[in-house]
Amino acid sequence: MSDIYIALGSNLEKPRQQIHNAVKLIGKIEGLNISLISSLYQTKPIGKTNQPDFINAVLKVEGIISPEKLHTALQDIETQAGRIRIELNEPRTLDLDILLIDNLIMKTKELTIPHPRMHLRQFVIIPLLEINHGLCVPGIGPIKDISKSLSDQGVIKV
Ligand code: PH2
Ligand code: MG
Ligand code: MG
Repeated sequence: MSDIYIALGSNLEKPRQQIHNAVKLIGKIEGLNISLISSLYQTKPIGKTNQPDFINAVLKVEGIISPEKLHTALQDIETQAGRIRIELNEPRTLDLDILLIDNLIMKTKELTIPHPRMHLRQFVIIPLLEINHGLCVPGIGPIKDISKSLSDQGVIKV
C-alpha cells in the first residue's frame, strides 16, 4: 500500500467545479482510496502571469497502482475535463500532477517523481502542510523547511 500525493489545479471553466469533479473521478480509479483532501486555495499564476488566478488543492490517496498506470488514469481525467495541451504553463481546465509516491525517486521521459518543481511552489507546499505537516520530499527535505524558504506567492485559502 502506497501513500500518494496528487496536486490539482484549474484556472478555466469554473475552476472550483473542476476540482470537485476531479476529486470524485480520482476516487473511482481502481485500487485507490482518497484519504485526505486539503482546502481549496486561490493562487496567483506562477510562470505565465497574464492568466486567471488558479484554484489549487492537494489530495492524499492510498492504494496499490504503478506510477505509470496512475499517470495515465490522471491524464484520462484531464482529457475528460476538456484539457487541451498546447504548451507548458498555459491556462488549463484541469491539471493533475503526481507529487509523491512514498519515498520513491524516479525519472522517465514521461514522469518525474517527486514532481520536479513542487518545492518551489507555495500553491503545492501550503496545502500539503495543511494535510500532513510532517511530510518530507525525498531528496529535498521536510516541507516545513521548504515552506520557510519560499517567499509570498499569493496563496489564499477559500
Ligand atoms: N500550474 C502551473 C503553472 N503555474 N500557478 C498556479 N498558481 N497554480 C498552478 O496550478 C499552476 C501555476 C503548471 O502546471
Ligand atoms: Mg502542473
Ligand atoms: Mg501537469
